[in-house]
Amino acid sequence: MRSVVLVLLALGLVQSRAPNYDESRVPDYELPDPLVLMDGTPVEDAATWRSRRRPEILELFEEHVYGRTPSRRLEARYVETSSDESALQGTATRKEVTVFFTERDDGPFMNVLVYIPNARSGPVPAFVGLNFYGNASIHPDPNITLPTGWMRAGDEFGVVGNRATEATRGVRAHRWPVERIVERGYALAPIYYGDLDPDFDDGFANGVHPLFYEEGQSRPAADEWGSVGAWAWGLSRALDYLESAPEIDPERVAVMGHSRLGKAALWAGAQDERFALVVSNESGCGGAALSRRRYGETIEDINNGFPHWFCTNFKRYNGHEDRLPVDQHMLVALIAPRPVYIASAQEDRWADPHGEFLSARHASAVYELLGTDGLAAAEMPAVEKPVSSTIGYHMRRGGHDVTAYDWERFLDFADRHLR
Ligand code: GTR
Repeated sequence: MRSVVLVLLALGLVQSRAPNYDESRVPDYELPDPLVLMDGTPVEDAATWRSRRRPEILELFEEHVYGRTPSRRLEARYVETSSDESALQGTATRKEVTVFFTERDDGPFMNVLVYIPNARSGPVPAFVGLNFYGNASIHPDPNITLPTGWMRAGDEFGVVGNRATEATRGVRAHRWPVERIVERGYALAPIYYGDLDPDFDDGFANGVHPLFYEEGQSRPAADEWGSVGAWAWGLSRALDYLESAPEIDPERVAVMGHSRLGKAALWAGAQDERFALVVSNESGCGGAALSRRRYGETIEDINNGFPHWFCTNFKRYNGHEDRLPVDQHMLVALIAPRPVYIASAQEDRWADPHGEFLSARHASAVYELLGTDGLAAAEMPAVEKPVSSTIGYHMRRGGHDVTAYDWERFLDFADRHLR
């Protein structure tokens, strides 16, 4: 029997380890202290955080986790492809803008859909966020352009042969309560994540990575960006565009993402300080959850399941979380002192709700050093009892999804911090 298991293991046919969902089996661990420099010097003031520790932590995440994002600026072109001032029963203006990253029209490019509330007296705050099934999936409006590139298979979402079809329209409408967001005075700018990098392991031949290859390079180096990095980069490029849109207040743009796209939202918010607020919804491993807890999805699971998401160096930490010079509370800390909201769902154990809460908890010291109230909760709050401080947190009932409950809390949080 044992030899059969060994053979199957060698063939990769059985999972070597079932996920741990037992709090008592979380290993003892010691988190790196966000307020101690790598050379052991304590960080005692905001200036030292800003000039030394923050850049150091950012560099560690680049080197070991997400990979470096290229700093070279591309000359993007913005082409408005549609505009309707009477969208959503006259309450909103809907625009579509193609952001071309080069002088070539055949791509790569991304389509930004923008809904702007018509009831406005000046530039409005906005949410920008990536979606899984294309901009047309977020609302049944037949005028939204369908993406033509690769899309994850999903019969129930109308994806046929890895392409969107008319049947993908509105399939994710429940995750994007557009009417409600507009009614509460926010613009919304969704983007299809596949425009930036199709989500499969193709050796980085497609998507935006090749735009940055040096002569002779055919894939990112071990410390260069993977797909999460490319998605986060795209969020910053969307913000570049929004800065040029007169209806939007560029100082009040929030970035929001769910699950793998929540990882991208956090990484975008950590790197790009123009984002005024960050929302992570159930981002889990490689997002808000502490890796050292090894509860639910582990680094090894995620690198095996999605070898293209992180940088190659991250694979060194498969089974060796303790060797990482960072943990995910330090990603949250990079956003300080800007407001960040971390949302979990009770049944979403794969994303480790408690580990997401603990990241918020352990980032709080940095927020406090920078003069904010940090996270106003020492213990995990009861289900659907949101914590509202500069770090916000809730755990809603139910599973892995984005619901109306989640959005109401994000909007409440944005009202508190962006109004
Ligand atoms: C899962 C993955 C999670 C999360 C999720 C999603 O399969 O293990 O880390 O990213 O996908 O994005 O929905």
